[in-house]
Amino acid sequence: MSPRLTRLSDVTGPAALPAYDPAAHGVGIVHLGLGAFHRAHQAAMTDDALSRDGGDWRIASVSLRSRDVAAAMAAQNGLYTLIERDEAGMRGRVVAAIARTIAADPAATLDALCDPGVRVVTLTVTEKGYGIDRATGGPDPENAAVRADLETPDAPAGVLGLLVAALRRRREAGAAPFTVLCCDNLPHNGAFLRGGVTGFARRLDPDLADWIARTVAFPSSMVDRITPAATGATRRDAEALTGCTDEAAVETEPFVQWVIEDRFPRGRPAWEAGGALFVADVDPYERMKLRMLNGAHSMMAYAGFLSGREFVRDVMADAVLAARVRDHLGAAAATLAPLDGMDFADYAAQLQDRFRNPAIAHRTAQIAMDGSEKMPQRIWSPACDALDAGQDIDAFAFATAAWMRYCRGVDETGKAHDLNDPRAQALSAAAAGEDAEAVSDAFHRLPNLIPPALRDDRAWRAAVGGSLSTILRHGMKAAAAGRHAGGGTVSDN
Ligand code: CS2
Repeated sequence: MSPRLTRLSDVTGPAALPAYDPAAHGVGIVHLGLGAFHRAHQAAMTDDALSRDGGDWRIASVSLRSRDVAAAMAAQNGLYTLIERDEAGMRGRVVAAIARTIAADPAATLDALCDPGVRVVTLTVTEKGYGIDRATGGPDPENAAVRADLETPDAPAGVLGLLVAALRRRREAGAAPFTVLCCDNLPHNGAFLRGGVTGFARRLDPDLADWIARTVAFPSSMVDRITPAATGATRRDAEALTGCTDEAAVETEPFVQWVIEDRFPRGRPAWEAGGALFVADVDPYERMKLRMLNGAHSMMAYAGFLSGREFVRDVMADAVLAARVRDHLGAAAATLAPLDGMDFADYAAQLQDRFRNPAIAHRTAQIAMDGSEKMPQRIWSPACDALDAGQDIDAFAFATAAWMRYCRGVDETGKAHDLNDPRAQALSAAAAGEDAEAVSDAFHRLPNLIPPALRDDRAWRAAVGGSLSTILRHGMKAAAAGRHAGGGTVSDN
């Protein structure tokens, strides 16, 4: 059996190694959310920055809930293999940017956040992980972590509670605040997190809230790299690439993108070294990615899963569903204002190539998770714009109907699937029943979910009801094919 990966000098395989000595660089970043995405994206780009420009920018990476990954990484001194795959083969590198990990330990997390050497805090905690109420933009009073942390603000365990407690302690100690960089797929993610943090602080101490609003920067960022969950194959390939056993290996696609608003009063790593783009306004990039990549992803996750397609690449191999993806990308692109240097048709073509990547096994079930947290920015926000502009809404209505059908928690062969969603109960109650209009009504009545502009629009309601009725009566495959039955609207790609 191969030795465990614990030092760069252990590596005997073809994997590339960082060009810096990890021990020579201190920690400058705390990351919340030590998942596969963080290791495939921010940590890898920080590794590139360290290799090129050095600096004390290694990462203390926190797993807020699970212990497994953090423990596996701790046993490897934070080292792990990152594998990039496509039809040409695989390439591996060992990443050394993570100096240490913290496993489900709020007190240790708070201490790490208070380290004066820490100048940036990055986050990938998923859309639902913030405890921010999207309707008010402030902390969600129904969120269990928010409630608990408001009661014991000195011993917080949730994201808002930890950030506010750390900022308060730093202020009291006369240490400068850190910059907070949200890396989740949410619109205006910097302002979003700023609203949650200042709102939480305001409930405890308005003076602290004002200080945070004045002194803490919350730049927005758009992140992109398709990263499926690691499997046994990931670990086997990591061993072939490094000659070591690696329990924390991650696999991903070659493509990577990070667009960041350049507002880091206390400095930042040279993430340009990994290809990051620094811009004055991230919003148009974020909107493009959320509506095109993530919107098409969600549509194909629901329609694909219900058509028996396990992976995104299988969806793309199905001509009818692939045509839906192409249509969806076109409809989403039509809602975007022009963006300098971006050709949305090229971007759509590139996305389809990425979705087709035969070496990436990205489960439709993984993307289908947390629909109530994803649909608003991916599907309903562009649908509202399309309605306003008198554009075609069918693609968004179809995606919505597919999601509603998925929320039943049982597929078309009668097999049950988990509805992994913070609002699972309400969603499955709304999804029950055979009458498409009644089901659609029930979803549209759920509070703080589908925007009123859609709820109250007759054309939208008719389009969703029509799609859902076809899905319920004839099945997902027939519904997906429906629009293309005449063949005229689909051109070969
Ligand atoms: C996916 C994203 O799981 C999902 O909802 O749409 O994780 C997607 O793979 C990434 O945003 C790609 O950058």
